[in-house]
Amino acid sequence: ARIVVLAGGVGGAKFVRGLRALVRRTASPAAITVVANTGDDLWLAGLRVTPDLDSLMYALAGVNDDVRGWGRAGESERVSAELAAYGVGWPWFTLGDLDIGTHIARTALLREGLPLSAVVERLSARWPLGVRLLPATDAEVETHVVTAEGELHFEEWWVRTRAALPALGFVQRGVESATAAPGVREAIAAADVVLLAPSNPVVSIGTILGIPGIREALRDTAAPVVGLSPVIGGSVVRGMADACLTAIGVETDAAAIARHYGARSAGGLLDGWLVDETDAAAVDPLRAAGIAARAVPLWMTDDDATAAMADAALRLARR
Ligand code: GDP
Ligand code: FO1
Ligand code: CA
Repeated sequence: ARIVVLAGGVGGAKFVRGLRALVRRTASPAAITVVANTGDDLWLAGLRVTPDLDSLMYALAGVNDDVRGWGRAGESERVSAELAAYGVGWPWFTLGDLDIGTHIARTALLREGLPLSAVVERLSARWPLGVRLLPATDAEVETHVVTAEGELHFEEWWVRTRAALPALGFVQRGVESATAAPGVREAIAAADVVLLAPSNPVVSIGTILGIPGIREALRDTAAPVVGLSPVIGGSVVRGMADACLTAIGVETDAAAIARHYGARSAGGLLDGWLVDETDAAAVDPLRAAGIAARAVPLWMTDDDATAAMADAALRLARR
């Protein structure tokens, strides 16, 4: 089977690890293509940083920092301390030394003229990731947050203000002229199933959907589209995604997010939607709205629990 997953960083990476574990232990071979959010990307201290692609690459390679969620395990921060002493970069945005190695390699390849998709292929070839990793776009489309104090890059809003400065909206700078990266629309068109990881619906999945051509490819594919709720019992589990949902007028609620994506039969995105057992009351109303919903445990506590979630999503797609 050909499985395409739209994914953000840490939540997306956890999900794809579980899906990969599931695929590895089933008899029938399956190919996983991950379409990653690139809206968090930025230039910092002369380096191109791609947080969500790196969270995916490191987690799938097994070299990620599991406690912090992002970056490499066993990091040191000597280079960051030097940059701070020079007043270069963002003192509140920590680039680990190993991570900086990735950013230097990426920037070098970009400077040689490679598009980001080719750079991702080159960097991720270092590890047997077991999935094909694609950026949503090769274009530099960066998410900015509209606030009363002006527009901030998403990472400045998220990390420096901890999403405490009220967001009035999100803009994808440069999106008008962007196109999907090579392989993205083709993978969606040829997929047997498309999964929306339990990632941030606004600045991860929403940003991918905002790249011209991707929403259309999802609408046109013969494959069922099934999402997993990133909200359990009205809570975003970890992080500040509730601040993003509030900003676009969506309740922090599993059913509200499904209605936000919309039923495919009504011009929306979803054929199916998984909610946590706690949110079982959402199942019947969503079915009435044309979305095949099911309640299963959605806590990504380890690869086994996450593999069971992925299995439930694939079964809902086959239904
Ligand atoms: P980011 O780019 O690092 O913010 O990661 P993503 O956008 O891929 O995913 C972040 C989201 O994952 C969070 O907002 C949570 O709602 C969701 N999440 C994290 N852990 C879990 C979990 O165990 N279960 C579910 N259902 N969602 C989770
Ligand atoms: N998240 C933080 O909360 N603080 C940081 O200093 C930080 C640095 C950082 C550096 C590289 C990278 O790839 C990710 C980094 N993150 C950091 C995580 C990440 O940018 C965000 O938490 C997510 O993208 C939110 O969607
Ligand atoms: Ca992110």
